[in-house]
Amino acid sequence: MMTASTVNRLPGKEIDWAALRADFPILDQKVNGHPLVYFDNAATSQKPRAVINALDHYYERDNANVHRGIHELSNRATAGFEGARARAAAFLNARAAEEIVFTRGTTEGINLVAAAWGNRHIKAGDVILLTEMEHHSNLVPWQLLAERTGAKLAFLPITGDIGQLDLNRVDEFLTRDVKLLAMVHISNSLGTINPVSELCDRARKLGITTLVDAAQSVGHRPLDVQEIGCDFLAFSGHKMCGPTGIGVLYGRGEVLERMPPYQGGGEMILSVEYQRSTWKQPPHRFEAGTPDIAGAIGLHAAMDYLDGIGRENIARHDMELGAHAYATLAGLQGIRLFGPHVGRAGIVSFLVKDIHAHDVVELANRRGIALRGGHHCTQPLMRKLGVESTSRASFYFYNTTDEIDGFAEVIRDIMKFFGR
Ligand code: C6P
Repeated sequence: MMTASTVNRLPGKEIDWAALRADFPILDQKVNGHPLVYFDNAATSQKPRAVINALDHYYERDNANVHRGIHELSNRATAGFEGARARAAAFLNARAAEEIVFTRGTTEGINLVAAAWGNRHIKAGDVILLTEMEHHSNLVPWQLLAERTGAKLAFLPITGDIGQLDLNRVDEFLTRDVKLLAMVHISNSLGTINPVSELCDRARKLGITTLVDAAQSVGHRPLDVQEIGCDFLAFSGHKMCGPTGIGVLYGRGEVLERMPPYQGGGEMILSVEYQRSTWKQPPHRFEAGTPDIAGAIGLHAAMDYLDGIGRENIARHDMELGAHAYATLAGLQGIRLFGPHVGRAGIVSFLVKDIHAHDVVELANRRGIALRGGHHCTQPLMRKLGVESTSRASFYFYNTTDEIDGFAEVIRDIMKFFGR
């Protein structure tokens, strides 16, 4: 059967982005009497039929535990799970499937590094360098590590509401005491795209280990861990058309090999005695217990789906949507916009003068539009910007400029409703 995405893939054909919506059953519904406009993709993306079918197929035909049985179903489940690992390695251009550790998501990936790598390599006085725009997932695990070890946290500063890293000050912060640079690739609150390849390169020259939080970038643009040159990169499947509960931690082979386990249990051991145990090689050393097999298989389908469209195409469309939304909102009186004017991702945070972010989200919801309001798990960044919260519209390739224009009309109506 030709899906909208396979039709779109025909050579030489311009992508009909609106036609891709047919691949997403959930988009075809009304909310509060209006066609659903889903602008909460930074929180989680919707799932195409290809992913839903892969999950159904797995549970209907192949469900069994992995790596344990020698019966047919277990072999199929293992092949599906390990096939997903190889696919993730290709998706990121990792050197080997062994560099791919399955996790529950970005948060768990970063916690894994903070515990397994951090406990071994970080000591009192060491500096962990982050940025001022980190999500709590790339902040709190390092705070916990600093408490355990006596390490210090430092933050690369951002420049005002434009929210870009102040690259003129990198040398001042990238000192010999820094042992780890951990930074977000695309900010979930600002839509800023950080120059991670350049920063990893500068860190590597000083022998500093690097981690990239790719939660908001992995499904939105091509990512090549060798080109970025990072030691670790973490992402979640659910923000890139895959299921919830599955994610990937990429770790450079030599770094993973020198790391002790994260959690103990079945699957990760070579041999166990009453008093001690020995571990498997990575990645299995870091995957204690029964993994999310279906999630990995669904993630495989998501990666195939995205590459069917082409991640360069998705990146271009994303940036067009981000630029259109930013320019349209900037044309309204009384709107404060956050993040870069140009070169931004498809995430736009804003405040409507004297109206609480949650009220904007609530009123937009009445018109069928799904936004997010709050601190977006970036409380220190919000304080830095001098606000408590923002409203946020975040796009994916199935969104259209028509939807953005309709959304801008709703914002105008909300302003009128509040007499602004
Ligand atoms: N942001 C949002 O912005 P998990 O929950 O582990 O799948 O992802 C955590 C995470 C880590 N880093 C960044 C940059 C993120 O944006 C997120 C998740 C969501 O709406 C939820 S706060």
